[in-house]
Amino acid sequence: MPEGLIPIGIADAKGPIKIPDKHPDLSILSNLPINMETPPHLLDDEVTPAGKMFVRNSGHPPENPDPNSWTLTIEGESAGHQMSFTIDELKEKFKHYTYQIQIECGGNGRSEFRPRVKGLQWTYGAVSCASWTGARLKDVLAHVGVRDDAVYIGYYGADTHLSRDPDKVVISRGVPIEKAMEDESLIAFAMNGQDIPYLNGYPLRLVTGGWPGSTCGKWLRKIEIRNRVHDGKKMRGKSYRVPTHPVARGKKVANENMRIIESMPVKSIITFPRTQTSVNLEEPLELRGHAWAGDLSVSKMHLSIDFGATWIECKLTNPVNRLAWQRWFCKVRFAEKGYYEVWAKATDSNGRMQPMVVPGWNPKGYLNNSCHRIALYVT
Ligand SMILES: Nc1nc2c(c(=O)[nH]1)N[C@H]1C(S)=C(S)[C@@H](COP(=O)(O)O)O[C@H]1N2
Ligand SMILES: [Mo]
Repeated sequence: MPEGLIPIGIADAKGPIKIPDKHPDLSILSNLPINMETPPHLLDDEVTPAGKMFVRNSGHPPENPDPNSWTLTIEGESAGHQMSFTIDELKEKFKHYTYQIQIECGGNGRSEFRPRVKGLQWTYGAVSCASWTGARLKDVLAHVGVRDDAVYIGYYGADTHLSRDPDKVVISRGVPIEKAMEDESLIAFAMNGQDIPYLNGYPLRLVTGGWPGSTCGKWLRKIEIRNRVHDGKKMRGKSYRVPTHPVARGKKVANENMRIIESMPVKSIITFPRTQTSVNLEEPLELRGHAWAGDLSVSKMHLSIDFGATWIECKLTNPVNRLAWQRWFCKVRFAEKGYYEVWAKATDSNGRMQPMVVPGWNPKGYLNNSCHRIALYVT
C-alpha cells in the first residue's frame, strides 16, 4: 500500500482495520489492494457522502498525488492533436458542470452466483451516487479535436500494478465515443463540492455513469481517442465481458463468445430499515431506498412482503438529473406478528424488471440485478 496509508491504519487498529476517511462500518473485501463496500443501510443518503462511498481498486493508488503538478494528456490515433492540461487549466478553460451520477461496479452482487465465481465477493454495496463536478469530456475532446474515424476512448490512471512493475498497466478501459460525448460524461475534479476522496481517484477522474464502474478511470492521467474499440487492460478476454448468448451455470465460454458490458441493468436497494431488525406491528412502516437503471431511468418501484405473491407500488421520485439514482418510499402495514422478508423490484423506462432470482450466470459474475431482500421481525 502507499506509504502512510495502510501502515497507520493497521497500527491504530485494535480490531478491524480502519481506513482513514472511510466509515468504520464499510466491509473490507481485500486489503491489498484495498476494496470495500457499503452495507445497504449506510447508503440511505440521497447523495452518497465521501466516507460511505465504496472503493474498488485493482492496484496501488498513487503515492501523494500532487494536484499542482498533475497533468491530463489527450492523444490517440483519432485525436486532432496531442494536448496536456494541468488541473488549473482544465478548470479555467472549460465550463464546470455538476451532476449527481450513479456508479455501480459491474461485479456488484457477484457473491450470489452459484457455482461461485472468482473475484471479490461483492454483495449489495458496490454502488454510489455522489455529486460530481468537472469539465464535460466532450468539451475537452472537442478542444483537442476528434477525427471522424473516432470510435472509442480509453483511459490511463496513475495507480501502479500490484507487482510494482512500472511497465504493467493496472486497468485501462473506456467507452464508445457516443457515450463519451454525452452531457453527463465528466472529467471530474470535485465530488460533493470538495476534493475527490483519495481512494476514489483524487485529484482527477472520469465519470461515465450508468455503465460498469470500471469505465470511470480514477487518478486520471491520460485519455486516448481511439479509431478502434479500446484494447487496454481489462477490455478483452473475460474482463467486464459477458457471454454473447446465455450459458448454463458453470460453463466455460470461449473469449470470442464474450461481449463488452455497456449500460448496467435496472436495480434497487432497500436502505431503511436495516435488515434483521424488529419493527412494531401497531405502526405503519415507511421503507425507503434507491433505484437506478443504467442509461435509462426507473419508471416503477414495487415491494413485496409475501415472497412475491403480491406487490405494493411505491412512491418514486424523478432523478435530479439523467443518470442519478431515484429515491423510493413505501408505507407498509403488516397484518400479523412474525418473520417477514421485504423484496424490492424496480422497472426501467423500457418496462424491464429486476428478476427475483439471480439472472444469467456468467464466468466472472457480472450483472446480478436480482431483487434486494431484507428480513424483518414484526413484534
Ligand atoms: N485507475 C483506476 N481506475 C479505476 C479502477 C482502478 O482500479 N484503477 N477501478 C475501477 C472499477 S472496477 C470501479 S467499480 C470504479 C470504482 O470507483 P470507486 O472506487 O471510486 O468507488 O473505479 C474504476 N476505476
Ligand atoms: Mo468494478
